Amino acid sequence: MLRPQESAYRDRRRIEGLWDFSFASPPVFDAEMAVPASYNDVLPGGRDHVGPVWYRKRVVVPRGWVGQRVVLHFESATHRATVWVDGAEVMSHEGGYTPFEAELDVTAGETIEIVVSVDNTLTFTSIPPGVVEQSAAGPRQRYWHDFSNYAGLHRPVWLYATPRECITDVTFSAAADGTLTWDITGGSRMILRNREGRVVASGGAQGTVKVGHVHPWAPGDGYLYELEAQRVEDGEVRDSCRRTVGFRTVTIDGPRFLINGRPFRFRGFGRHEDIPVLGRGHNDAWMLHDFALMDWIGANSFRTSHYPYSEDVLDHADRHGIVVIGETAAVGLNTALAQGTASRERFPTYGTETVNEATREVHAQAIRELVARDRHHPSVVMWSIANEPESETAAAEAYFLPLFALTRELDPDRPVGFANYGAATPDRCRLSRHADVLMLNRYYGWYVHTGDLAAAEQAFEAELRAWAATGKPILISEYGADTLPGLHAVEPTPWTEEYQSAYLEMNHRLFDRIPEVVGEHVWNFADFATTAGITRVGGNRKGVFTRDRQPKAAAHLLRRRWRGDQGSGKASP
Ligand code: GCB
Repeated sequence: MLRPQESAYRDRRRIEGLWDFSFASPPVFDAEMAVPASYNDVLPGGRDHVGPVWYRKRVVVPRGWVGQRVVLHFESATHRATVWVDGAEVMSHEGGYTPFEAELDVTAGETIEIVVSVDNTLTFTSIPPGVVEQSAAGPRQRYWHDFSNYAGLHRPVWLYATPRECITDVTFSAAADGTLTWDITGGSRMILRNREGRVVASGGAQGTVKVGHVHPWAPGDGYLYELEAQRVEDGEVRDSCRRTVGFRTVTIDGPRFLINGRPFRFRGFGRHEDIPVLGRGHNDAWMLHDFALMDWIGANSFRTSHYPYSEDVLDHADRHGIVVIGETAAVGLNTALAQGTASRERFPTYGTETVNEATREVHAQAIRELVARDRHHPSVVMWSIANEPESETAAAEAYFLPLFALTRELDPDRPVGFANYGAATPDRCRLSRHADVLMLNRYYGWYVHTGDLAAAEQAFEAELRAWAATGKPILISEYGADTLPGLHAVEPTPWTEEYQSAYLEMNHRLFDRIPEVVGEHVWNFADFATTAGITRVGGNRKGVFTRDRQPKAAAHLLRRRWRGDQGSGKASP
């Protein structure tokens, strides 16, 4: 699927601003809601709402679009949606973080009414999974992941026009040696231009060329070419659209993670799309600010924990040479990890009534849509197909094996992994042997050996050495400590700023002793909203920045480590 875009042959309108809104079903449209935004924190009643909400908007199909193909495109609707235009159902979509669209049967110049129901319910056949329980206050959503179940229209909605006969897809792969292989559906000509606009290659609807003197995309050097696809009929161009191209190659060589043949060391964060009031709603100003802070601190990479992020984020990473690990929304496939809900009924994770074959098909579709959307981003160097699943059982292996195979079949060019959780140690985990990179989420000194950093260091070292013996690269995909800004102590104790710094220093000492460790992603870039619970004080406070993006003391420590020059110059890639 192509992103809506403008060209001499295409036009688009962003349907943003205020939409009519209703919590009630059937809808009464007695409120308004901003798009894009999560609805949860905007209006009272949003935070604990379970079930569908309704959006409505009337828009004019521009008169100039006469004779064109008109498409309605949603960049996401969390977690599922059904869409009607003038009372007729036009599409529905499962999964909260990938785009979907439908061609409309409308007349240029007329006003159409778009109604969308967006449902945030999590079940054992959704990704992520959850269950709805009845309480005195009504239905309550329960799930096994540690962030707010933000929902709604988080990203732009577009109405766009193309010629009736048009290009419908452009796919390619581009390696660091300049090899470009492409396939244009519905088009006939490919033109590749460098950043200066000079044509460096061209060809037909499909093909392979080798671009001479290629300038590869690399960490810290977001050099992009532009691929123009054209549809030519009777010698005339009838449609044209573009994708950016970064030439780069990712390989795993024993315990080394190589980008363009050079060892890459990940420095950065697990993050969330999470900002005050807007929740998971995309906002360009916050996005730029977050990237500026990552640059300030010297981060060269991040993981899209725990779901695919807005494509604007990936475009920015492409342009600036930031390395990304793309993750599906398969988080909480582990009912032992009941954040704040441990006292309630315990479900087996995998079973006919819980995570089962139907769940796996929804998960597989989430992987297909993630890879289809993001495989053209050079910034994305690896797929994480799940976060902290139960991975130490035979049932886990049976569930995941086909998903590893599917991901590799869809994209043979990127390594595949998943974020492993603390109880799935080297002797117990049954999935790590299927991963190309070991991604470890570890909290020695926080959830275990709390407050005892010496014991934590010893225990963590023993575990890391056992993982290192497998010969695979190790990325510490999470390590962190909750910290209340402004809380201080001479003797570092948990929750103080001193403890967060001492905790990070201990981890870094250890990572630097183990050559198989190829990177460190601190949990988390910033504090973020979670469900209420006795281990959460106004959300998860493991941020290096507060939720409004002020640095805690640890931010300065990381900046010294990652910029390697006391913070005065540019980080090396
Ligand atoms: C984890 C999870 C992450 C949590 C974090 C924590 O392992 O992957 O989603 O927020 O731990 O802070 O407990």
